[in-house]
Amino acid sequence: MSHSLHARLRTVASAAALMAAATASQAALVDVTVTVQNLQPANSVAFAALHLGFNNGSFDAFNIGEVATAPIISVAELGSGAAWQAAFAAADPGATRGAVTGRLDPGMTRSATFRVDTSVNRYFTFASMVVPSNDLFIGNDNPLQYQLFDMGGNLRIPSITVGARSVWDAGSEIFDPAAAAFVGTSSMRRDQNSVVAFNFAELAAFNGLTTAAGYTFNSALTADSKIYSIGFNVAAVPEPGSYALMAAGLMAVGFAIRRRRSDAASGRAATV
Ligand SMILES: [Ca+2]
Ligand SMILES: [Ca+2]
Repeated sequence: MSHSLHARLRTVASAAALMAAATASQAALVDVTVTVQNLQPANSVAFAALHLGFNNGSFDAFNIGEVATAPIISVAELGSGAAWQAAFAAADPGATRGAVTGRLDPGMTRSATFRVDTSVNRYFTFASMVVPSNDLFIGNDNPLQYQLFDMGGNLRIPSITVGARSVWDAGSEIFDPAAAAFVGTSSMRRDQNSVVAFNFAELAAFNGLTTAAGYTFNSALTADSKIYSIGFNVAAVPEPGSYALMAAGLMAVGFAIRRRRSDAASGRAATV
């Protein structure tokens, strides 16, 4: 085998390695469309924005039986989730965080799409205020509860369904419809000084009140009622970096071909 052929093979091998690297990084990056649905019929519970993060499993916003911290209170009391998002960013700077915004009234569906690197952010964490309430919310206590992606980047959990029995009371605000967000005057709210605990029965005490959406509330929930669904749809997308790698690989191949043509035309051996 000639020296020049060796050189050309080396060039083609490097190009192939670059393209393989591009393919590998492409497989880790996906677009995940999160679709949330309020599974309740008219006049039942609604929800504030869904705060969410695709993450490495290191952010834990609350614990059952413990005093709620500012992050989960920011979701549970008024739904804004500002402190929850900030604490999430501090605990896991590489997470893909965001929200499916807008109040989710009974029967309603909303969605949003997030670009996720499944090689690092395999877990899913969420939290949303239950409306109307003083400080009720849904969310996962255990940050490792929902591993959405396996080591190969394949979706393991197509959807999460939340039942009424999984509604939390943050224990931070005393039950009082007159002070509840979305039905009362939230500036009137008073500290409860309790701990995070399951509690959906309290919602029935709002029956007959007019909600911010204009309907007369009727909880009608039992422990087995399905109230909320979070669905995941995944679409593969090449990241910009993989295009650059692929372009570099193609340019290397093109260079090798031009070099060979040039060598053939001049009749001399290539000395790469
Ligand atoms: Ca926890
Ligand atoms: Ca409470």
